[in-house]
Amino acid sequence: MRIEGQKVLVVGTGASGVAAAELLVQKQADIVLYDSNEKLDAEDFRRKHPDLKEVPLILGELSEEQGREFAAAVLSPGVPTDLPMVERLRENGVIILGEIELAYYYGKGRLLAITGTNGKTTTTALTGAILKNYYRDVRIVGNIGIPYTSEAATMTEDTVTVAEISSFQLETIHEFAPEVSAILNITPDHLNRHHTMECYIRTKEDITRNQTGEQTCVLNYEDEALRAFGERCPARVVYFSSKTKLDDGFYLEGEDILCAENGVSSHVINVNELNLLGRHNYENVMAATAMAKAAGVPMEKIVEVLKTFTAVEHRIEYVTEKRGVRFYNDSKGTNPDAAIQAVRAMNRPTLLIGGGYDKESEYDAWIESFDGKVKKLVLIGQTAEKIESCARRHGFVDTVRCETLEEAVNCCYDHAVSGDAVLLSPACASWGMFTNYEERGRIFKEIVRNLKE
Ligand code: UMA
Repeated sequence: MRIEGQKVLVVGTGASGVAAAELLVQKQADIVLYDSNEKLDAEDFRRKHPDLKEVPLILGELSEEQGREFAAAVLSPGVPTDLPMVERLRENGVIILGEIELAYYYGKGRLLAITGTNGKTTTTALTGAILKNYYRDVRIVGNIGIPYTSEAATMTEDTVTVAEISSFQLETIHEFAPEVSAILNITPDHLNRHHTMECYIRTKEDITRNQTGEQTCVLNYEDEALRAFGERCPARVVYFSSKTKLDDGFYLEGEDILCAENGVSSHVINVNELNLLGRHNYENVMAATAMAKAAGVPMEKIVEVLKTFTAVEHRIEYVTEKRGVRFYNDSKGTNPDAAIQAVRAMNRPTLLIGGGYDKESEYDAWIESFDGKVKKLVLIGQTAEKIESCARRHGFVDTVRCETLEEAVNCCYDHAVSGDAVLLSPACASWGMFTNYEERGRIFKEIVRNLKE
């Protein structure tokens, strides 16, 4: 693929589109930016992104004729690949690639890439922190919030990149090939975009598509789909397990994490030495350790970081205590499975705030996980009614619907007594009410901090 001197369409003007466009401008490609949101303020956009002020910007509809002019189109992750507009580009011979493929093309050095339904952000941040303890130039990029393309131009052969990669991003790869990959788990999410669970699983597995037998893929042994995938994975597989003693790989035994090689186990760390809570986090720790080891980091350098690393923002993040009520921000709980883990991690009676954008998820398992621990479910957003009727079907009737997040927080605070927890863990995306889960989490924390004692 050659991009220099070619005419390239960049689709989407969010974080990824802007970073991709800036990289392409530096590389002297002839680019056009396109965003389907016709309400976008072009003047304001140019003011905020002076490097792109000369780049033509098309808003709203992209005509068939306009679409014919390009050699390639770089899609932002949020752009579905089966949109009629994308189909038309493809039919016209335009190469469709994603923002991460573009970054891979221009990036240098070594690459570790992490996908999975849940735990990606924590594992990426932890793996990055470990690598920084050993290598000099480490970049942490991708779905975690820093577009991969924003770092690509300054990478050298000595750079080690740790990338959080979503299923959206994997849909548009061509040559993307990490030296070490990881698939942490696969549970239903984003089915409105990938349509079936099979498609979603296949997309996740694609992180290994261009890997070879000399490269490594870290897989969760307890995930049935991933264990089956291990048999046909093109890379060397390293498993981790929170339930089964392995002859090779990383596993949890009681409160200890061990590393086994050819049936011989050595102690890595006791989970009480970690600052991360819950079995799902022990899995993230094992995955990050396995990846760092595969990338050549000595075990003592890994353990140093495991002992100091703390939870990432918006993931079961403790906010504050008011009147004996503890508040937790799990805005990153954007699907039922992530939200189940947050409920499980609570060790007090919990008032739970849920609901948001409808990704066509099923909420039954989430409601079942309440198991007497959740005393009130306060619902906001598009999915409020759907979740409420699901809760009723499961015999959970203590639900309240609120119009805003602030109303929901106040409702919880009014009903909470000392010793309770209030948890924002919506099981849904934030879109529709907020720009993203970070904004939702930040606003939640602000509302909580302003509550009167
Ligand atoms: N747009 C179009 N046409 C479309 C869809 C969107 O023009 O059909 C435009 C929108 O009008 C908007 C822009 O595209 O102007 C938004 O692009 P985007 O949705 O790809 O968002 P970015 O701001 O570029 O952020 C993306 C990721 N967002 C998504 O995957 C939805 C961010 O992940 C990521 O941090 C960022 O790139 C940097 O790599 C967020 C996310 O929610 C956190 N990810 C999902 C998740 O974790 O579940 C996958």
